[in-house]
Amino acid sequence: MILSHPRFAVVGHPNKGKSSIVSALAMDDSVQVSNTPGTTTKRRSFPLSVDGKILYELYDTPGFQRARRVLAWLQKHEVRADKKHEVVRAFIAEHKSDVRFNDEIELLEPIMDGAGIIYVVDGSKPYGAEYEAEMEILRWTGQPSMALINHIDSSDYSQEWKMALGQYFKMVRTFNPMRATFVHHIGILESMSQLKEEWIDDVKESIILFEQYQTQMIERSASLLARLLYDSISMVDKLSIDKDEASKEDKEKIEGKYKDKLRGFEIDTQKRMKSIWKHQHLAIEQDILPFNGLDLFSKESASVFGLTRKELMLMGMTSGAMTGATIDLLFIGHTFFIGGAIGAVVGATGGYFGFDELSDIKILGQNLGKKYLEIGPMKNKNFPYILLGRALYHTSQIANRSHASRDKIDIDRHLDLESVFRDKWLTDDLKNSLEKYHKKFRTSDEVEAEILKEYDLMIKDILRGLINDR
Ligand SMILES: Nc1nc2c(ncn2[C@@H]2O[C@H](COP(=O)(O)OP(=O)(O)O)[C@@H](O)[C@H]2O)c(=O)[nH]1
Ligand SMILES: [Mg+2]
Repeated sequence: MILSHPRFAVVGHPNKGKSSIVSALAMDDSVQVSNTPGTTTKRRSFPLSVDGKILYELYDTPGFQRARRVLAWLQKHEVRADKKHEVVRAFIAEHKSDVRFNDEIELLEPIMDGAGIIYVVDGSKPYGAEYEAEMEILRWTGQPSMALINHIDSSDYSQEWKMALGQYFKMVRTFNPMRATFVHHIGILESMSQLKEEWIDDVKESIILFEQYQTQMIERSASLLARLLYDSISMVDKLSIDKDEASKEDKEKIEGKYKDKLRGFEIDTQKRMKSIWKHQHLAIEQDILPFNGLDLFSKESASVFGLTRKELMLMGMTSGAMTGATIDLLFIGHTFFIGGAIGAVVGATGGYFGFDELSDIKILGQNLGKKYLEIGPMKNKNFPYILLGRALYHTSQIANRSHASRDKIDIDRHLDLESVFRDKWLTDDLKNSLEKYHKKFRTSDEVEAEILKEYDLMIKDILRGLINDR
Protein backbone atom coordinates (compact mmCIF):
# COMPACT_ATOMS: atom_id res chain seq x y z
CA MET A 1 0.00 0.00 0.00
CA ILE A 2 1.41 3.36 -0.98
CA LEU A 3 0.39 6.26 1.18
CA SER A 4 1.35 9.68 -0.02
CA HIS A 5 1.22 11.41 3.32
CA PRO A 6 4.05 11.07 5.85
CA ARG A 7 3.42 8.77 8.79
CA PHE A 8 5.27 8.63 12.10
CA ALA A 9 5.06 6.29 15.04
CA VAL A 10 5.63 8.08 18.33
CA VAL A 11 7.39 5.61 20.60
CA GLY A 12 9.37 5.43 23.84
CA HIS A 13 9.28 4.46 27.47
CA PRO A 14 5.90 4.69 29.28
CA ASN A 15 4.97 8.11 30.69
CA LYS A 16 7.43 10.26 28.80
CA GLY A 17 4.91 12.40 26.96
CA LYS A 18 4.35 10.37 23.79
CA SER A 19 0.61 10.90 23.80
CA SER A 20 1.07 14.57 24.62
CA ILE A 21 3.35 14.97 21.64
CA VAL A 22 0.89 13.19 19.37
CA SER A 23 -1.85 15.43 20.68
CA ALA A 24 0.13 18.60 20.03
CA LEU A 25 1.43 17.63 16.60
CA ALA A 26 -1.83 16.15 15.34
CA MET A 27 -3.72 19.08 16.92
CA ASP A 28 -6.10 16.59 18.41
CA ASP A 29 -7.35 17.09 21.95
CA SER A 30 -8.99 13.66 22.04
CA VAL A 31 -5.68 11.82 22.48
CA GLN A 32 -5.63 10.01 25.80
CA VAL A 33 -3.03 11.65 28.01
CA SER A 34 -2.53 10.22 31.48
CA ASN A 35 -0.01 10.13 34.26
CA THR A 36 -0.74 6.46 34.86
CA PRO A 37 1.91 4.55 32.94
CA GLY A 38 0.59 1.89 30.62
CA THR A 39 -2.75 3.55 29.86
CA THR A 40 -2.31 3.00 26.15
CA THR A 41 -2.35 -0.67 25.16
CA LYS A 42 -3.41 -0.33 21.53
CA ARG A 43 -1.84 2.02 19.05
CA ARG A 44 -4.11 4.63 17.59
CA SER A 45 -3.70 6.68 14.50
CA PHE A 46 -4.19 10.45 14.55
CA PRO A 47 -4.15 12.09 11.15
CA LEU A 48 -3.95 15.87 10.84
CA SER A 49 -6.27 16.65 8.00
CA VAL A 50 -7.19 19.95 6.48
CA ASP A 51 -10.12 20.26 4.10
CA GLY A 52 -10.24 16.51 3.69
CA LYS A 53 -6.54 16.19 2.90
CA ILE A 54 -4.29 14.38 5.34
CA LEU A 55 -1.10 16.36 5.96
CA TYR A 56 0.49 13.67 8.05
CA GLU A 57 -0.47 10.90 10.39
CA LEU A 58 0.88 10.04 13.81
CA TYR A 59 0.58 6.79 15.72
CA ASP A 60 0.23 6.97 19.46
CA THR A 61 1.67 3.73 20.80
CA PRO A 62 2.04 1.91 24.11
CA GLY A 63 5.47 2.31 25.73
CA PHE A 64 8.17 -0.37 25.61
CA GLN A 65 7.60 -2.99 28.33
CA ARG A 66 10.12 -5.75 27.67
CA ALA A 67 12.71 -4.08 25.54
CA ARG A 68 15.61 -6.19 26.86
CA ARG A 69 13.81 -9.44 26.14
CA VAL A 70 12.96 -8.31 22.64
CA LEU A 71 16.49 -7.19 21.99
CA ALA A 72 17.86 -10.49 23.32
CA TRP A 73 15.63 -12.35 20.86
CA LEU A 74 16.78 -10.17 17.97
CA GLN A 75 20.42 -10.60 18.93
CA LYS A 76 20.07 -14.37 19.00
CA HIS A 77 19.24 -14.04 15.31
CA GLU A 78 22.17 -11.71 14.66
CA VAL A 79 22.56 -11.03 10.94
CA ARG A 80 24.17 -8.53 8.59
CA ALA A 81 22.97 -4.92 9.01
CA ASP A 82 20.97 -4.98 5.77
CA LYS A 83 18.94 -7.97 7.00
CA LYS A 84 18.22 -6.81 10.53
CA HIS A 85 14.79 -5.41 9.68
CA GLU A 86 13.80 -8.88 8.51
CA VAL A 87 14.60 -10.24 11.95
CA VAL A 88 12.28 -7.63 13.44
CA ARG A 89 9.57 -8.82 11.06
CA ALA A 90 10.23 -12.38 12.13
CA PHE A 91 9.91 -11.33 15.75
CA ILE A 92 6.51 -9.76 15.07
CA ALA A 93 5.30 -12.80 13.12
CA GLU A 94 6.37 -15.19 15.85
CA HIS A 95 4.96 -13.17 18.77
CA LYS A 96 1.83 -11.73 17.22
CA SER A 97 -0.45 -13.40 19.74
CA ASP A 98 1.93 -13.41 22.67
CA VAL A 99 0.38 -11.03 25.24
CA ARG A 100 3.71 -10.48 26.95
CA PHE A 101 4.92 -8.61 23.87
CA ASN A 102 1.63 -6.90 23.04
CA ASP A 103 3.06 -3.41 23.56
CA GLU A 104 6.22 -4.01 21.52
CA ILE A 105 4.19 -5.53 18.66
CA GLU A 106 1.77 -2.60 18.72
CA LEU A 107 4.58 -0.11 18.38
CA LEU A 108 6.74 -2.04 15.94
CA GLU A 109 4.02 -2.88 13.43
CA PRO A 110 3.43 0.62 12.02
CA ILE A 111 7.18 1.15 11.83
CA MET A 112 7.65 -2.05 9.85
CA ASP A 113 4.76 -0.88 7.71
CA GLY A 114 6.76 2.20 6.70
CA ALA A 115 6.15 4.82 9.37
CA GLY A 116 9.06 6.98 10.50
CA ILE A 117 10.09 6.87 14.15
CA ILE A 118 9.77 9.66 16.72
CA TYR A 119 11.46 8.48 19.90
CA VAL A 120 10.34 10.46 22.94
CA VAL A 121 12.36 10.87 26.15
CA ASP A 122 11.93 12.96 29.26
CA GLY A 123 14.88 15.32 29.56
CA SER A 124 13.97 16.16 33.15
CA LYS A 125 14.99 12.64 34.26
CA PRO A 126 18.55 11.36 34.07
CA TYR A 127 19.62 9.22 31.17
CA GLY A 128 20.08 5.53 31.97
CA ALA A 129 21.35 2.47 30.17
CA GLU A 130 17.88 0.91 30.33
CA TYR A 131 16.92 3.04 27.32
CA GLU A 132 19.62 1.49 25.20
CA ALA A 133 17.66 -1.68 24.48
CA GLU A 134 14.78 0.45 23.17
CA MET A 135 16.99 2.54 20.94
CA GLU A 136 18.81 -0.54 19.72
CA ILE A 137 15.54 -2.23 18.74
CA LEU A 138 14.51 0.88 16.84
CA ARG A 139 17.84 0.81 15.02
CA TRP A 140 17.16 -2.78 13.99
CA THR A 141 13.97 -1.71 12.21
CA GLY A 142 16.08 0.27 9.74
CA GLN A 143 13.43 3.00 9.56
CA PRO A 144 14.29 6.71 9.57
CA SER A 145 14.10 8.10 13.06
CA MET A 146 14.44 11.19 15.18
CA ALA A 147 14.45 11.77 18.94
CA LEU A 148 12.47 14.39 20.78
CA ILE A 149 13.48 15.52 24.24
CA ASN A 150 10.46 16.55 26.28
CA HIS A 151 10.71 18.14 29.72
CA ILE A 152 7.96 16.98 32.05
CA ASP A 153 9.56 18.73 35.03
CA SER A 154 11.97 21.58 35.33
CA SER A 155 15.15 19.59 36.00
CA ASP A 156 17.41 19.40 33.00
CA TYR A 157 19.47 16.40 31.95
CA SER A 158 19.35 17.26 28.29
CA GLN A 159 23.15 17.36 27.90
CA GLU A 160 23.57 13.71 28.82
CA TRP A 161 20.52 12.80 26.80
CA LYS A 162 21.89 14.56 23.75
CA MET A 163 25.16 12.68 24.03
CA ALA A 164 23.37 9.35 24.26
CA LEU A 165 20.66 10.00 21.68
CA GLY A 166 23.22 11.30 19.21
CA GLN A 167 24.65 7.78 19.06
CA TYR A 168 21.39 6.38 17.78
CA PHE A 169 19.50 9.18 16.01
CA LYS A 170 20.66 11.53 13.33
CA MET A 171 18.15 14.14 14.46
CA VAL A 172 17.69 15.13 18.08
CA ARG A 173 15.41 18.01 19.01
CA THR A 174 13.80 19.51 22.08
CA PHE A 175 10.04 19.80 21.98
CA ASN A 176 7.63 20.91 24.65
CA PRO A 177 4.16 19.63 23.79
CA MET A 178 2.51 21.95 26.30
CA ARG A 179 4.04 25.12 24.98
CA ALA A 180 4.57 24.19 21.38
CA THR A 181 3.99 27.19 19.18
CA PHE A 182 3.47 27.27 15.47
CA VAL A 183 7.18 27.86 14.84
CA HIS A 184 8.19 24.83 16.92
CA HIS A 185 5.63 22.74 15.14
CA ILE A 186 6.99 23.75 11.72
CA GLY A 187 10.51 23.06 13.03
CA ILE A 188 9.56 19.47 13.80
CA LEU A 189 8.00 19.04 10.38
CA GLU A 190 11.19 20.33 8.80
CA SER A 191 13.22 17.79 10.71
CA MET A 192 10.84 15.09 9.55
CA SER A 193 11.40 16.06 5.95
CA GLN A 194 15.13 15.56 6.34
CA LEU A 195 14.90 12.04 7.68
CA LYS A 196 14.66 10.37 4.34
CA GLU A 197 15.33 11.65 0.85
CA GLU A 198 12.14 10.21 -0.58
CA TRP A 199 10.06 12.05 2.00
CA ILE A 200 11.30 15.55 1.36
CA ASP A 201 8.65 16.53 -1.18
CA ASP A 202 5.73 15.07 0.71
CA VAL A 203 6.71 16.65 3.99
CA LYS A 204 7.51 20.00 2.36
CA GLU A 205 4.06 19.97 0.81
CA SER A 206 2.55 19.25 4.21
CA ILE A 207 4.46 22.20 5.65
CA ILE A 208 3.09 24.56 3.01
CA LEU A 209 -0.45 23.31 3.61
CA PHE A 210 0.06 23.60 7.34
CA GLU A 211 1.20 27.20 7.02
CA GLN A 212 -1.80 28.03 4.85
CA TYR A 213 -4.01 26.33 7.35
CA GLN A 214 -2.75 28.51 10.20
CA THR A 215 -3.45 31.65 8.18
CA GLN A 216 -6.90 30.33 7.40
CA MET A 217 -7.65 29.74 11.06
CA ILE A 218 -6.78 33.35 11.86
CA GLU A 219 -8.90 34.57 8.97
CA ARG A 220 -11.86 32.49 9.98
CA SER A 221 -11.51 33.68 13.59
CA ALA A 222 -11.40 37.31 12.48
CA SER A 223 -14.53 36.93 10.37
CA LEU A 224 -16.30 35.25 13.22
CA LEU A 225 -15.42 38.09 15.60
CA ALA A 226 -16.33 40.81 13.10
CA ARG A 227 -19.69 39.14 12.68
CA LEU A 228 -20.17 38.88 16.45
CA LEU A 229 -19.56 42.59 16.89
CA TYR A 230 -21.76 43.59 14.00
CA ASP A 231 -24.61 41.27 14.96
CA SER A 232 -24.48 42.28 18.60
CA ILE A 233 -24.32 46.01 18.06
CA SER A 234 -26.93 46.16 15.33
CA MET A 235 -29.37 43.70 16.85
CA VAL A 236 -32.92 44.94 17.34
CA ASP A 237 -35.39 42.96 19.38
CA LYS A 238 -39.14 43.32 19.82
CA LEU A 239 -41.74 42.46 22.39
CA SER A 240 -45.49 42.74 21.91
CA ILE A 241 -47.49 44.47 24.57
CA ASP A 242 -51.23 44.70 24.89
CA LYS A 243 -51.49 48.08 26.54
CA ASP A 244 -50.66 51.54 25.37
CA GLU A 245 -48.09 52.01 28.03
CA ALA A 246 -45.29 49.67 28.80
CA SER A 247 -45.14 48.53 32.37
CA LYS A 248 -41.93 48.25 34.32
CA GLU A 249 -42.21 44.48 33.93
CA ASP A 250 -42.50 44.76 30.15
CA LYS A 251 -39.41 46.86 30.12
CA GLU A 252 -37.50 44.45 32.30
CA LYS A 253 -38.68 41.60 30.17
CA ILE A 254 -37.45 43.05 26.90
CA GLU A 255 -34.17 44.10 28.46
CA GLY A 256 -33.68 40.64 29.86
CA LYS A 257 -34.43 39.04 26.55
CA TYR A 258 -32.10 41.44 24.77
CA LYS A 259 -29.22 40.74 27.14
CA ASP A 260 -29.80 36.99 26.89
CA LYS A 261 -29.63 37.15 23.13
CA LEU A 262 -26.35 39.02 23.31
CA ARG A 263 -24.97 36.52 25.81
CA GLY A 264 -26.12 33.81 23.43
CA PHE A 265 -24.21 35.38 20.52
CA GLU A 266 -21.06 35.39 22.64
CA ILE A 267 -21.44 31.77 23.74
CA ASP A 268 -22.17 30.66 20.22
CA THR A 269 -19.07 32.47 18.95
CA GLN A 270 -16.94 30.82 21.62
CA LYS A 271 -18.17 27.40 20.54
CA ARG A 272 -17.38 28.09 16.92
CA MET A 273 -14.00 29.43 17.89
CA LYS A 274 -13.17 26.20 19.70
CA SER A 275 -14.07 24.27 16.62
CA ILE A 276 -11.96 26.48 14.30
CA TRP A 277 -8.94 25.77 16.50
CA LYS A 278 -9.79 22.07 16.87
CA HIS A 279 -10.48 22.32 20.57
CA GLN A 280 -13.96 20.90 20.42
CA HIS A 281 -13.28 18.34 23.14
CA LEU A 282 -12.47 20.98 25.69
CA ALA A 283 -14.75 19.89 28.50
CA ILE A 284 -17.07 22.38 30.14
CA GLU A 285 -15.18 22.07 33.39
CA GLN A 286 -11.93 22.97 31.65
CA ASP A 287 -13.62 25.83 30.00
CA ILE A 288 -13.78 29.38 31.25
CA LEU A 289 -16.95 29.88 29.34
CA PRO A 290 -18.70 32.09 29.76
CA PHE A 291 -15.84 33.55 31.70
CA ASN A 292 -16.30 31.83 35.01
CA GLY A 293 -19.43 33.75 35.75
CA LEU A 294 -17.87 37.04 34.74
CA ASP A 295 -21.06 38.10 33.06
CA LEU A 296 -20.92 40.07 29.85
CA PHE A 297 -22.92 42.82 31.54
CA SER A 298 -21.07 42.90 34.83
CA LYS A 299 -19.16 45.86 36.10
CA GLU A 300 -16.10 43.62 36.54
CA SER A 301 -16.20 42.65 32.91
CA ALA A 302 -16.42 46.29 31.92
CA SER A 303 -13.51 47.21 34.13
CA VAL A 304 -11.32 44.36 32.88
CA PHE A 305 -12.12 44.62 29.19
CA GLY A 306 -13.81 47.93 28.56
CA LEU A 307 -12.58 51.48 28.14
CA THR A 308 -12.21 53.67 31.19
CA ARG A 309 -14.41 56.63 31.79
CA LYS A 310 -11.53 58.90 30.98
CA GLU A 311 -10.87 57.17 27.68
CA LEU A 312 -14.49 57.37 26.74
CA MET A 313 -14.57 61.05 27.50
CA LEU A 314 -11.38 61.69 25.57
CA MET A 315 -12.96 60.04 22.59
CA GLY A 316 -15.93 62.33 22.86
CA MET A 317 -18.15 59.47 23.78
CA THR A 318 -20.16 61.23 26.40
CA SER A 319 -23.19 63.29 26.08
CA GLY A 320 -23.04 67.06 26.22
CA ALA A 321 -25.72 67.14 28.83
CA MET A 322 -23.60 65.21 31.23
CA THR A 323 -23.24 66.90 34.53
CA GLY A 324 -23.13 65.94 38.15
CA ALA A 325 -24.54 62.55 38.89
CA THR A 326 -25.28 61.70 35.28
CA ILE A 327 -21.60 61.87 34.44
CA ASP A 328 -21.64 58.19 35.17
CA LEU A 329 -23.92 57.34 32.29
CA LEU A 330 -21.83 56.44 29.37
CA PHE A 331 -24.43 56.11 26.74
CA ILE A 332 -25.72 58.89 24.67
CA GLY A 333 -28.54 59.57 22.32
CA HIS A 334 -31.32 59.03 24.69
CA THR A 335 -33.92 59.75 22.10
CA PHE A 336 -37.15 59.14 23.76
CA PHE A 337 -39.80 57.94 21.46
CA ILE A 338 -39.98 57.33 17.85
CA GLY A 339 -43.17 56.54 16.06
CA GLY A 340 -45.26 58.87 18.10
CA ALA A 341 -45.87 56.34 20.79
CA ILE A 342 -45.32 56.69 24.44
CA GLY A 343 -43.00 54.51 26.35
CA ALA A 344 -41.03 54.09 29.41
CA VAL A 345 -37.38 54.68 29.64
CA VAL A 346 -36.08 54.21 33.08
CA GLY A 347 -33.67 56.59 34.55
CA ALA A 348 -30.38 54.98 35.10
CA THR A 349 -28.87 54.80 38.50
CA GLY A 350 -26.17 52.34 37.65
CA GLY A 351 -22.47 52.42 37.82
CA TYR A 352 -20.54 54.38 35.32
CA PHE A 353 -20.37 51.54 32.91
CA GLY A 354 -23.95 52.28 32.33
CA PHE A 355 -25.29 48.83 31.85
CA ASP A 356 -28.64 49.90 33.11
CA GLU A 357 -28.95 51.64 29.83
CA LEU A 358 -27.90 49.68 26.84
CA SER A 359 -30.25 50.96 24.30
CA ASP A 360 -33.35 52.99 23.79
CA ILE A 361 -36.55 51.19 24.32
CA LYS A 362 -39.20 52.49 22.01
CA ILE A 363 -42.85 51.81 21.92
CA LEU A 364 -44.00 51.42 18.41
CA GLY A 365 -47.60 51.42 17.34
CA GLN A 366 -48.98 49.37 14.56
CA ASN A 367 -52.06 50.18 12.60
CA LEU A 368 -53.82 47.03 13.60
CA GLY A 369 -53.80 48.06 17.17
CA LYS A 370 -51.13 45.87 18.65
CA LYS A 371 -48.19 47.68 20.09
CA TYR A 372 -44.73 46.47 20.75
CA LEU A 373 -41.59 47.45 22.48
CA GLU A 374 -38.42 47.66 20.51
CA ILE A 375 -34.90 47.60 21.86
CA GLY A 376 -31.62 48.04 20.05
CA PRO A 377 -29.33 48.73 18.35
CA MET A 378 -26.73 48.90 21.10
CA LYS A 379 -26.21 52.47 22.16
CA ASN A 380 -23.78 51.87 24.99
CA LYS A 381 -20.48 52.95 23.54
CA ASN A 382 -18.35 50.94 25.86
CA PHE A 383 -20.10 47.69 25.07
CA PRO A 384 -18.29 46.97 21.76
CA TYR A 385 -14.90 47.23 23.48
CA ILE A 386 -16.00 44.98 26.29
CA LEU A 387 -17.42 42.40 23.92
CA LEU A 388 -14.43 42.58 21.60
CA GLY A 389 -11.96 42.45 24.49
CA ARG A 390 -13.60 39.34 25.89
CA ALA A 391 -13.76 37.73 22.48
CA LEU A 392 -10.11 38.48 21.73
CA TYR A 393 -9.06 37.17 25.11
CA HIS A 394 -11.01 33.98 24.61
CA THR A 395 -9.66 33.55 21.08
CA SER A 396 -6.06 34.02 22.17
CA GLN A 397 -6.53 31.50 24.98
CA ILE A 398 -7.96 28.95 22.58
CA ALA A 399 -5.53 29.60 19.74
CA ASN A 400 -2.46 29.50 21.96
CA ARG A 401 -3.58 26.43 23.83
CA SER A 402 -1.69 23.23 23.13
CA HIS A 403 -3.89 20.31 22.17
CA ALA A 404 -1.87 18.32 24.69
CA SER A 405 -3.10 20.45 27.57
CA ARG A 406 -5.74 18.91 29.77
CA ASP A 407 -5.73 21.84 32.20
CA LYS A 408 -8.43 24.35 32.83
CA ILE A 409 -8.27 27.64 31.05
CA ASP A 410 -7.55 29.92 33.91
CA ILE A 411 -9.37 33.19 34.11
CA ASP A 412 -8.79 33.60 37.80
CA ARG A 413 -5.86 35.65 36.74
CA HIS A 414 -8.33 38.18 35.46
CA LEU A 415 -7.00 40.76 37.83
CA ASP A 416 -3.82 40.64 35.81
CA LEU A 417 -5.82 40.98 32.70
CA GLU A 418 -6.99 44.32 33.82
CA SER A 419 -3.57 45.78 33.47
CA VAL A 420 -2.11 43.45 30.90
CA PHE A 421 -4.48 42.13 28.31
CA ARG A 422 -5.88 45.41 27.06
CA ASP A 423 -2.40 46.80 26.59
CA LYS A 424 -1.59 43.87 24.39
CA TRP A 425 -3.99 44.91 21.72
CA LEU A 426 -5.68 48.24 22.28
CA THR A 427 -3.84 51.40 21.21
CA ASP A 428 -5.27 54.89 20.99
CA ASP A 429 -5.22 54.80 17.22
CA LEU A 430 -7.00 51.52 17.20
CA LYS A 431 -9.72 52.82 19.52
CA ASN A 432 -10.45 55.58 17.08
CA SER A 433 -10.41 53.34 14.04
CA LEU A 434 -12.66 50.77 15.66
CA GLU A 435 -15.05 53.47 16.76
CA LYS A 436 -15.79 54.48 13.17
CA TYR A 437 -17.03 50.98 12.50
CA HIS A 438 -18.91 50.60 15.74
CA LYS A 439 -20.72 53.81 14.91
CA LYS A 440 -21.75 52.45 11.53
CA PHE A 441 -22.93 49.23 13.12
CA ARG A 442 -25.23 51.05 15.49
CA THR A 443 -26.56 53.66 13.14
CA SER A 444 -27.03 52.08 9.74
CA ASP A 445 -29.82 49.71 8.96
CA GLU A 446 -27.53 47.70 6.83
CA VAL A 447 -23.78 47.75 6.64
CA GLU A 448 -22.18 47.01 3.32
CA ALA A 449 -20.13 43.87 2.93
CA GLU A 450 -16.98 45.89 2.22
CA ILE A 451 -17.31 47.80 5.45
CA LEU A 452 -17.59 44.58 7.38
CA LYS A 453 -14.59 43.23 5.47
CA GLU A 454 -12.49 46.25 6.47
CA TYR A 455 -13.43 45.72 10.09
CA ASP A 456 -12.65 42.02 9.71
CA LEU A 457 -9.14 42.88 8.45
CA MET A 458 -8.50 45.12 11.43
CA ILE A 459 -9.42 42.27 13.73
CA LYS A 460 -7.19 39.93 11.77
CA ASP A 461 -4.24 42.25 12.44
CA ILE A 462 -5.08 42.36 16.14
CA LEU A 463 -5.28 38.56 16.26
CA ARG A 464 -1.92 38.18 14.55
CA GLY A 465 -0.40 40.13 17.40
CA LEU A 466 -2.13 38.03 20.04
CA ILE A 467 -1.55 34.57 18.65
CA ASN A 468 1.91 33.10 19.14
CA ASP A 469 4.40 33.29 16.33
CA ARG A 470 2.10 34.10 13.50
N1 LIG B 1 4.14 19.71 32.67
C1 LIG B 1 4.26 18.85 31.67
N2 LIG B 1 3.62 17.68 31.76
C2 LIG B 1 3.75 16.81 30.74
C3 LIG B 1 4.53 17.11 29.59
N3 LIG B 1 4.45 16.05 28.76
C4 LIG B 1 3.68 15.15 29.36
N4 LIG B 1 3.24 15.60 30.55
C5 LIG B 1 2.39 14.88 31.52
O1 LIG B 1 2.99 13.63 31.78
C6 LIG B 1 2.02 12.61 31.88
C7 LIG B 1 2.29 11.52 30.85
O2 LIG B 1 2.11 12.07 29.57
P1 LIG B 1 1.63 11.19 28.34
O3 LIG B 1 1.68 12.07 27.15
O4 LIG B 1 0.35 10.49 28.63
O5 LIG B 1 2.84 10.14 28.28
P2 LIG B 1 2.96 8.73 27.54
O6 LIG B 1 2.66 7.69 28.55
O7 LIG B 1 4.37 8.67 27.10
O8 LIG B 1 2.00 8.73 26.40
C8 LIG B 1 0.68 13.30 31.66
O9 LIG B 1 0.11 13.57 32.91
C9 LIG B 1 1.03 14.55 30.93
O10 LIG B 1 0.09 15.59 31.17
C10 LIG B 1 5.21 18.38 29.55
O11 LIG B 1 5.91 18.72 28.60
N5 LIG B 1 5.04 19.20 30.61
MG1 LIG C 1 0.38 7.40 26.04
